[in-house]
Amino acid sequence: MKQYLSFSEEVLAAKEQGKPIVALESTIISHGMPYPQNVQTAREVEQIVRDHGAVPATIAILDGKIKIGLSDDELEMFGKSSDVAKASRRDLAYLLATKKKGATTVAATMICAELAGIHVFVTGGIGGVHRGAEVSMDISADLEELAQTDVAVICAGAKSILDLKLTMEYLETKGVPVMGYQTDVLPAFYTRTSDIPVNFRADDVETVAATLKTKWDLQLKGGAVIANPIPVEYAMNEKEISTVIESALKEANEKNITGKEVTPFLLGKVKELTDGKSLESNIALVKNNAVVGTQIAVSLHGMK
Ligand code: PSU
Ligand code: MN
Repeated sequence: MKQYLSFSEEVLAAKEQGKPIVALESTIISHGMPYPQNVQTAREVEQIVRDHGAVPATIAILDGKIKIGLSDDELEMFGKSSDVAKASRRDLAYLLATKKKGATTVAATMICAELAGIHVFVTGGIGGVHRGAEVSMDISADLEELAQTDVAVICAGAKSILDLKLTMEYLETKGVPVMGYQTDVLPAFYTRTSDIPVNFRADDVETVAATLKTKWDLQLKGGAVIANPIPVEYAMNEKEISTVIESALKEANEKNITGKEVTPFLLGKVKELTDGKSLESNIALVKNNAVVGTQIAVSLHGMK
């Protein structure tokens, strides 16, 4: 297994020195945001992690290796290239065996982070149960991963391109705790609230870290969702965003978009239809998640 892992110098040093490490995904860079904002955001998020006392490990697939930590040039390449595959659990082996480039989704990043001994992962939003999944059966592999891989995912909830209620039901069935950070309800990515209660509310990072430690002490396999609402000043108007999402979903339907293309298509449409306003919100919430996620990683590290 070790032969597939390739650590950056910074991450390797952090491991040797016993510093807390925070995993970051690369699909958000290659398929979630346009260039150059994607690369700039990725760099800024990494710096936020450093500034708050941990070391960032952006994860991707390159040259037959799982890269744990990317160089500046690699980050740029993943942000610019159009031949980077969106890599989820099912794609990892093929991409590694054929030495192709892959940007890891939440599911794949969790797998790689766990292999690298990293248990805290910061991103924007997770995949989930899509609207109409009772017919399409479109359920993100992210949810199955949360059920089985010991990595906590700090996110701003999930976009309402998904069926948030069914997503919560699925996580409940799989025994994945969903904690609201300073909130009683599941944030809906661009907006701070939804009408769906979270399982638990934590008002401080110590409560989150203690819950994670206890879960894994008990060998209760799987991750957890830590849902952190977008900062008020960047939250979008609920009506506006739901109109945009409706029309993005309609277009995806008409164009018969299926499989792994669905989420990137919807993300791109939402950005287009909001004149880039959603991108600004997206960037702000990822940075906010990086602050909270790093604080959780530092706290958890102190409990070991
Ligand atoms: N949701 C977002 N931004 C993203 C993604 C989801 O708001 O960038 C990406 C993540 O990498 C997530 C993936 O793991 O999309 C889910 O894709 P799918 O629905 O095909 O499982
Ligand atoms: Mn899907």
